[in-house]
Amino acid sequence: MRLTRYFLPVLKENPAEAQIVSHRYMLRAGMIKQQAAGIYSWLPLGFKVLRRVEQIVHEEQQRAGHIPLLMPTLQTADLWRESGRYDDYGEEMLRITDRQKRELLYGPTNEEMITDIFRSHVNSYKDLPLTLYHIQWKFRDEMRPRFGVMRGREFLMKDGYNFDVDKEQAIHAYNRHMVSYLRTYERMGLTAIPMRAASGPIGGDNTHEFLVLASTGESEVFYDSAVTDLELGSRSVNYDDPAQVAAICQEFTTLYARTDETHDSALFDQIPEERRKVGRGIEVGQIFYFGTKYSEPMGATVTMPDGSKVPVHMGSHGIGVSRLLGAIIEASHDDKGIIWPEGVTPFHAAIVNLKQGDTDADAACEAIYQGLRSRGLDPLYDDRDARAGEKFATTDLIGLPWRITVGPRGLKNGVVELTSRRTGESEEMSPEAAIARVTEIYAGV
Ligand code: P5A
Repeated sequence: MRLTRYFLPVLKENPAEAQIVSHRYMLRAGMIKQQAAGIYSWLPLGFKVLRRVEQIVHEEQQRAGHIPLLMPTLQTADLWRESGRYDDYGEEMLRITDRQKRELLYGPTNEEMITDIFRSHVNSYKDLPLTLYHIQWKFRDEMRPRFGVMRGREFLMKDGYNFDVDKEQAIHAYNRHMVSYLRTYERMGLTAIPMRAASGPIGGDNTHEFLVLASTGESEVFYDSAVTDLELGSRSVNYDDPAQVAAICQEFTTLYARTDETHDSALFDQIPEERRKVGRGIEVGQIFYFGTKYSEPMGATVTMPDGSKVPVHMGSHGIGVSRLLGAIIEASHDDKGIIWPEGVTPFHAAIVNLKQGDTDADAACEAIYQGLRSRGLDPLYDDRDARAGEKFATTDLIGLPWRITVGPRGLKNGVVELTSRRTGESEEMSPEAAIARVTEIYAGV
């Protein structure tokens, strides 16, 4: 993309309404625009990152054997009356009446709807295990929408639902989700710690939240500092092997890590004092096992080999897709702007032309631009007729991890400069070498 042809409405001033750094930078970098409290338009740059985050979520869900589908945002009240949650859900639910006076709601989650799909089409234990998921907009009429996309009213969630014959199988599904989430967050450059949590309106007593440590997080967390050293890394996982998956979960959930809702100070005090940490975290996901809470009242059963009909065991599993953008920025920024991890960056590299209109500089930029594109990369070429300082400020603010700076002086010596946004370190090399280096960096992402 050439910047002169893009739509990147960056702001020079700090927006007064933004209290935390991620909200401030998302507004300043022209990623989002607020349309109403907790409701945002996703401008091109924000939309690009959102799509990258979604893509990683899709890949890791499908790697774990989970099947994508798409359910609507609007649901009927009747469906929720079957589970008993229509009245229980309270004021967070946005209730809508259509012209026929039918009661609808903008879905805050989809347990009822997916259970309805399941009961309409699945009858036999032979069709299990089954996990279906989608990435869809949700609406929760939060009392205090704030911090931009962190606590929105309309927000994007990946929500998945497992259907299993018994508790043992459903716990394997729970564990599969835990491991696939660990990998998902790591690919986004995040350390998200699974913590024992409370289940709230979703139900069940087996649940973990995934928290990214950040001083601006809304949740208070208590943990053993050793938990922050755990990493899934590149180890290979066989999601069809319940023992291996359970062992990984064991590894990640044995050390003390809890939110304030489940905190147990007696247990906490047993951790060696220097490892005992109290902090704050951003909840980027939550997984639940709730057995037959929905399948029983809604009649989602399967016929077993002996002919008996049993309600299926279920769980639901959510990732805060739009919230993740805020969490990534909270975890990765400096005073100049965002620093995107390579896995989610909106553009792979910036090409900064120090002297637009100079024949050699223009030609070199063009060659690098085409060279990166022909290798499947997506560079942003700052081809504006602007001062170098302004161009650097823009690429720093929008957080592109690599910058190739091209100017007539360097070109006289056959070199351009490759700069890492994270370390600030620059290296001179030929344009071809810069293309090769950037290509190589992304080959492993
Ligand atoms: C699990 C999937 C559920 O709703 N039902 C389907 C279960 N879980 S949850 O914990 O309530 O939500 C899942 C994740 O969604 C994000 N989230 C939000 N993101 C932005 N703004 C909000 N208001 C908001 N509410 C929830 C969180 O990341 C949460 O973990």
